[in-house]
Amino acid sequence: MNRKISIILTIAMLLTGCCGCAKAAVSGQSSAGASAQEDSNAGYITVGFCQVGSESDWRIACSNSYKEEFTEVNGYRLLFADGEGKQENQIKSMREFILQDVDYILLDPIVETGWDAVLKEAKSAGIPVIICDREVKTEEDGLYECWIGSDFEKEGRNAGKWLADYLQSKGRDQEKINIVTIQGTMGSSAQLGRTKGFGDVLKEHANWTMLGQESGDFTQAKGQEVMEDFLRKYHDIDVVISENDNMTFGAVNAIQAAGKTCGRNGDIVIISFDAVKTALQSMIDGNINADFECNPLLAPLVEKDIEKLQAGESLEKVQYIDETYFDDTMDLKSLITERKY
Ligand code: GZL
Repeated sequence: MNRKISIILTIAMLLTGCCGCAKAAVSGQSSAGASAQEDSNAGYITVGFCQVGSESDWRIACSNSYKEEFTEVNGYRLLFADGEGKQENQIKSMREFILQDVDYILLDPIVETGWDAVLKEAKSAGIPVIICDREVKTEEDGLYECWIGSDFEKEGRNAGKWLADYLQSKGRDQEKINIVTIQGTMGSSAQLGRTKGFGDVLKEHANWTMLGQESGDFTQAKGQEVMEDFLRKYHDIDVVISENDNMTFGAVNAIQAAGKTCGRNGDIVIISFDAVKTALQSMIDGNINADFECNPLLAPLVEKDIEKLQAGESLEKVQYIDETYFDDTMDLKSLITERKY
């Protein structure tokens, strides 16, 4: 008789969710409760996604990846919250998802800090959180299941190494090289990592000088403003490091409007990040010298992790997505046609 009772108690504990994943498993099958639970009762896994905003081509491709992956056909109900570039909007959306008792919360954090309180609220509610793309820095461990994204410092280092090789190939490795950087949203992982990664390589080259670094907030308009400011301040810029393609588009416009040239046969070398389709076309047109890919198609990897959590499996805490780079010595025409973003 005791054995029967203990088995019933164990099943009851599992079904009531002694951990986030157990709760998610239960809410995936059936449970009474608030509105999002109705979806779960209908057999859907409800996913609340807190997106950064719509600041860049990369971001649009990233959002589309989630909308294409988390569909009803695939067994999901996606609640999509656009943060419109503000952390307070993302925190508000997370709290709404907690109230709606979704099965999972996905967070692409605009900046790295300021998330401890709301992550603790999600943990107390038994809702697993997956951090995607940009990273969070928390005081306490165990506030989220895992992080999936790019190695931003590696992207920055690879850009620095590419520049060193490029200058060597042009016989300019001993020349005084003046560099400016158009940075992304300050405090975002992409900005912090790319700035640090390139900065580490800069230190290895005594003949390289960083004239200035300013944030263009990952948008084309602000990227153009920053480049116009650099062109007013400095008259001998050799290289522009632009931490995403949309700011690069703005920078190219500013350089050409100032009567200067850039890219393949230009006065100013342009190194960009993201490698979206429109930037690769601009590279073919001769405006951009090199572009370091940041893969926005994260949703399929996130979905695989949710399947694992549903099955009660544990996850790798840090998961990097594969990515490469492109430069204007490559044949990009055929690549562009098949490129998803
Ligand atoms: C990088 C991502 C950055 C992109 C920008 O993972 O967070 O945000 O590089 C986007 O284009 O705005």
